[in-house]
Amino acid sequence: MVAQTGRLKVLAIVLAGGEGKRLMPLTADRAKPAVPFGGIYRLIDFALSNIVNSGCLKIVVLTQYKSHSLDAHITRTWRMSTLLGNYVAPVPAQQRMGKHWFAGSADAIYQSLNLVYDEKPDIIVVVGADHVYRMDFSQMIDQHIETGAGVTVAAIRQPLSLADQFGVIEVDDADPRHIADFLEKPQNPKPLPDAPNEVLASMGNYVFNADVLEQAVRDDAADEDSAHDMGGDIVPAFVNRGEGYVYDFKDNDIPGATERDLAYWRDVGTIDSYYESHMDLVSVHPVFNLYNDRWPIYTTHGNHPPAKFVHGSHDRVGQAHGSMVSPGVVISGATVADSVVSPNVHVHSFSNVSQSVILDGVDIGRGCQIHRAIIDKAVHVPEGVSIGVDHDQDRARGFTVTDSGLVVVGKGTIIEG
Ligand code: ADQ
Repeated sequence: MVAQTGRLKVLAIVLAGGEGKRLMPLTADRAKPAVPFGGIYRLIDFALSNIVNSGCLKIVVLTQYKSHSLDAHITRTWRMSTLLGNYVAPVPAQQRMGKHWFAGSADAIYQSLNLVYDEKPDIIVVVGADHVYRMDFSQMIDQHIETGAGVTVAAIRQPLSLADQFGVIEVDDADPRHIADFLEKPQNPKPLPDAPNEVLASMGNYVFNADVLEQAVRDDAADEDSAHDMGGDIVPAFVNRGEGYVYDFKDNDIPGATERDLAYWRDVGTIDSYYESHMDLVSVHPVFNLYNDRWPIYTTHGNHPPAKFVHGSHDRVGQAHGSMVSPGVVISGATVADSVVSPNVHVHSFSNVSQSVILDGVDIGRGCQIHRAIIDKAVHVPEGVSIGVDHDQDRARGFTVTDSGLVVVGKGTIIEG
């Protein structure tokens, strides 16, 4: 943290209750923030690493939907020093204010206000849990203090065609940091004056003074017409009072990052974007560089021996190219190309895996062909099975086939040999 924010007590609230419907079947029995990403990570590791690397070590994670694997991952991975008073605490829906689960993200914060009372922070950073990017929140907090904003909203340019997925921001001509208008997921968005095919989109990350956020979620809770949503209700209320400011993500600087890296922010909200983000990682010059150790992305994935490439029962040696291969993987007499392979995956002789994302513990038998597929945890692919080669056959086996021709094999799928 820089000097200015260093004197302030900052609490981070991570909104991790999202259902991730468009990522089905990967979210069939886990919350979206718990979806595995990049071989060894979960999506939430990116938000949490950003917060920790920004110098904020008091973090509550508000969970809700199918939170078991998310809870397990946070508890296992993100234990911090209690001696220093630091923590990452998963907090399920509290039901403190009545017998209902969180109605929306603002209600989730409202129900958890007791955590704010306990911590007595000056500043609260509210962060989504679903995106892959690097961001230093201390720079955003500095701007928040400088402008005296009610809320500061982080924003990035996005294609006009995606505007209906985002909060769209219009800024003042006179002061480009002041929000003139904020429309949550508009059907007819106005493009940016200097870019007819772009809008300025909210990233779903906000900075508030703690007392201001508390009052806002209290007022919102009392409003029966509100959907209790941060983007739909809380932010527009500030903007209507002229108290909303924008923090432009392009001003954010990260040590060790390249220019392309700095501009990277990806909502891996659909199977297609999840897949494309992985293919970016295995490209020769990925836009998002996981190998920047000056802004590490933290995780744990258990204790596994190194990945191993061996001859199978024939002359062909196991090999992988254009791929990321995690610990515990054994590739014997098989070829893996342009793929991301999670820990403990076994690929047996005469099999070919190409342009695919293979999650933890998948076992691919002999003579299999796997192409443009995502295979969820611990699935066993019996000898001789092809996936992603004949889409009619894939559908007949119960796999999900997207319009773009990707095949997803959900967790627990039994594949007949
Ligand atoms: P969405 O992502 O569509 O838009 P939402 O579904 O509320 O909004 O998800 C935001 C974050 O809150 C996610 O991390 C999600 O996991 C979490 N979340 C949702 N409901 C929750 C609940 N009840 N309890 C705990 N966590 C919850 C938002 C903003 C837009 C912005 C986009 C950027 O509303 O303005 O443009 O994020 O992706």
